[in-house]
Amino acid sequence: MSQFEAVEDSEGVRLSWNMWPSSRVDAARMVVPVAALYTPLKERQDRPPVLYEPVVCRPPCKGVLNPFCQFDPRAKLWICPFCLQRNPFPPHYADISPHNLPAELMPHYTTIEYTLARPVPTPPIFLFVVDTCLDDNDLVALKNTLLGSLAVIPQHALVGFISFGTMTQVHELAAVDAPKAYVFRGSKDYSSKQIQEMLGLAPVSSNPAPTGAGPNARAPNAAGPGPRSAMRFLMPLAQAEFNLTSIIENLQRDPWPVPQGKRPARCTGVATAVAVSLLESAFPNTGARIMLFLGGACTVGPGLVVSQELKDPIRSHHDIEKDHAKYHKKALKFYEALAARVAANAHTVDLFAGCLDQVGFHEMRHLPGYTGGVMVLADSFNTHIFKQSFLKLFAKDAHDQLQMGFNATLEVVTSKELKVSGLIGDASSAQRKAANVGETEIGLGGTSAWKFGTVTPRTSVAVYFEMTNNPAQATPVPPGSRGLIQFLTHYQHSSGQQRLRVTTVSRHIVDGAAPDIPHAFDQEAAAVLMARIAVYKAELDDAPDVLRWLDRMLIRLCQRFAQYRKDDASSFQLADNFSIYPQFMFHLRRSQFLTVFNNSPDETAFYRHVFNMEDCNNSLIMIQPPLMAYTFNQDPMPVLLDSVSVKPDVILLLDTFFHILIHHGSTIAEWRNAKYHEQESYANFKQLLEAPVADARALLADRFPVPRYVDCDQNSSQARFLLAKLNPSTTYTSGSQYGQPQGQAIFTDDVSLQVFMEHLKKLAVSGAS
Ligand SMILES: *[C@@H]1O[C@H](CO)[C@@H](O)[C@H](O)[C@H]1NC(C)=O
Ligand SMILES: *[C@@H]1O[C@H](CO)[C@@H](O)[C@H](O)[C@H]1NC(C)=O
Ligand SMILES: *[C@@H]1O[C@H](CO)[C@@H](O)[C@H](O)[C@H]1NC(C)=O
Ligand SMILES: *[C@@H]1O[C@H](CO)[C@@H](O)[C@H](O)[C@H]1NC(C)=O
Ligand SMILES: CC(=O)N[C@H]1CO[C@H](CO)[C@@H](O)[C@@H]1O
Ligand SMILES: [Zn+2]
Repeated sequence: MSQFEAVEDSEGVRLSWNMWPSSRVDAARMVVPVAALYTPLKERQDRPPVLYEPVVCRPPCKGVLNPFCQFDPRAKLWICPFCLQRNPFPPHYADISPHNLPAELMPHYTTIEYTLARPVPTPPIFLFVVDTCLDDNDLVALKNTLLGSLAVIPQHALVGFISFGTMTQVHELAAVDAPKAYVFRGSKDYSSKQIQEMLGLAPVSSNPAPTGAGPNARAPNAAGPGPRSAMRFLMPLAQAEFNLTSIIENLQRDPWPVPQGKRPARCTGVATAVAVSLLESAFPNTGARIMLFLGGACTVGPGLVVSQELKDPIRSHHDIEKDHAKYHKKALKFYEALAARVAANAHTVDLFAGCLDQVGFHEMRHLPGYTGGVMVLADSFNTHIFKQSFLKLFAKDAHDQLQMGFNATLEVVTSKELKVSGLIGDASSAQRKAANVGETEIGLGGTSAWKFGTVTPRTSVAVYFEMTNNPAQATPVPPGSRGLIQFLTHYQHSSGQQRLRVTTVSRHIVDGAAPDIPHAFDQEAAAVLMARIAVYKAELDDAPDVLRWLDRMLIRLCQRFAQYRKDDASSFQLADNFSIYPQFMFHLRRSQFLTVFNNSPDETAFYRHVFNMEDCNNSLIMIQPPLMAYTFNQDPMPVLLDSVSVKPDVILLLDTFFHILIHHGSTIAEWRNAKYHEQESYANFKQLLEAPVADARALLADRFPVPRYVDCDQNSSQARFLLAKLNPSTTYTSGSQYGQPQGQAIFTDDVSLQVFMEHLKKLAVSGAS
């Protein structure tokens, strides 16, 4: 484990640079910005939360007492390292001395979690929104999975149920006599006020005579559209279980006939709007997840993605690029407006697709993207990918609590040497323009705080910084100077506590020419942090522009940090700390995150969404998938992600994060087809076949979403998943007069890593960028 990984393990932080330059100009010369990959809720078995409140600096400073603060135990004062104000310790800190320190002043408590005194009044809320335009097979599988989840959702959580097809129905859990549902037309664009009135949730003052909304709606409620009238739709699972179970069990396919040549009428847009409005009026600013289960694309009403005519195919990347996607912009706008409301309410939307075709993730992507929700893309609800991914969401920690936090705000405080440029991750801006907000914007900028409807122990965000000093004011850096960043994450723990996680990071500030700077480069973190920017840009700009930007940054980084003689490519050499960075960039350029044309728009949205929330290790797997080789008389070993690794007598195990693929070389496949492994004398062959399967199972076990498992043979059509990831060092053009090249030929015009590196060296040493 590298030193950087050790810090990540204890703090949840990886930095692109572990020393910071003293001026803005020096920072620009380092090419890769000072940035952090931060996992706010990283699990820390050995450090349970403390049961008291943090000591906070005077407003407007939000700085929290930490091990880097200077303090005077006799004068009972501490100095805030962010604003340099002196603060008195609170009265109950009267006894502190160098030998009697509160945890937050001890050196190893640079990350600490506080349990705050005000508990959250409302338990977590789960609102299911279920598509009923499904075939029987899918409907049964989905119903069974939902029923199964009732056993793992905490009993005190509030649950609700909405179904949709041609219409949207909000099911009442506490129906007085017969089961009852409130029905919304699928083709109508209801305002949020209309939805609330129809559900009997409108404020009593603005709606003095509610009609037909049931007795509870009349209940006087000082808070206006409060939780009480919504209790018919959202009830503690313990109370609602019986009725909810029967609603799910009795759920039928959408009864409206689907004419020949048509898609079913599916009003995903109305259903989503109803769910959002229900939670918005009843439970703003408290943890809630809207879980959408989609068996196809929206075909009616607002949010329509494809027409009902089967002869009109759903849009492709090509259609979108050429502006031929008729419904695309309008749908994107509709869902984005909903997503902004969900984010403002601190709620979350999760998207689950169970369909071979696209369901509109591309248009709906901001719903989870702004709110920290998940996307799961499965071919059917009757698949492991869907069933297990869904149940994994409700995994519990060692204290039997859900591994998810809600209503979270991440705030970043900095010492005067740094300012915040922005954040890239599945979050939204909290629009808090503190004094440390910088001029440059990267990702969600113009703020020092961001909101997440949901955070999990895996959720990782990228935060970018700029250095403040102008060269004009720059004085030589006093030795031993340090800069500080503090991450403050307020969130609702699933146990009902309010928690505050504080991570304080301090690094040396050095002159830009300091010889140590190159050693402070964490190339893995830097690759991921730059990849997040590239993917963010790819959402806004044309792909070729993004690739050119990545290339330019790479060349400049090499020009600055490689050793070479001008105009002599053969002299080019990168120090160890930079040596694999170009390779990451090579694979990133070819990855499905930036090169989209082999995927559907829904797949692209899915891949990018997942990439935006994973930690350093997982992100690197996605950028440059690890490849393991298994062969006779050797231990399994990692091999190059290169076509030379494909050999007839080798089994390969590829992990792209999204796919786990086992690839049998042609000889291995022949022997297996001849059933050699069933003969006693070939026990070693049997073991060879089994080893990668066992390793694949281990990878599948702790992954979210559950990856697609592919088992294939050399030259089969499924092997394309492998070939697409390999460096094409042996292409169909590289055969020579001396016979076939080693390894598998790949049919591609992509340049190989070797050619890419040659270009890079030439450009770097020539000084042209
Ligand atoms: C369940 O529904 C029935 C009628 O459908 C109703 O009488 C009962 O009160 C409901 N249960 C709860 C806990 O609200
Ligand atoms: C949700 O978070 C906001 C911002 O931190 C806070 O003001 C609000 O009280 C939280 N809601 C609950 C129910 O705790
Ligand atoms: C990342 O992977 C390395 C090597 O596989 C491992 O040692 C380390 O613990 C992992 N870090 C995290 C945060 O999972
Ligand atoms: C696989 O395909 C290559 C060329 O594409 C061919 O040379 C080779 O014989 C094939 N192997 C098998 C086992 O079919
Ligand atoms: C990832 C990596 O190679 N890090 C190294 C960078 O350089 C410093 C100092 O030489 C090493 O300690 C790191 O291990
Ligand atoms: Zn302060």
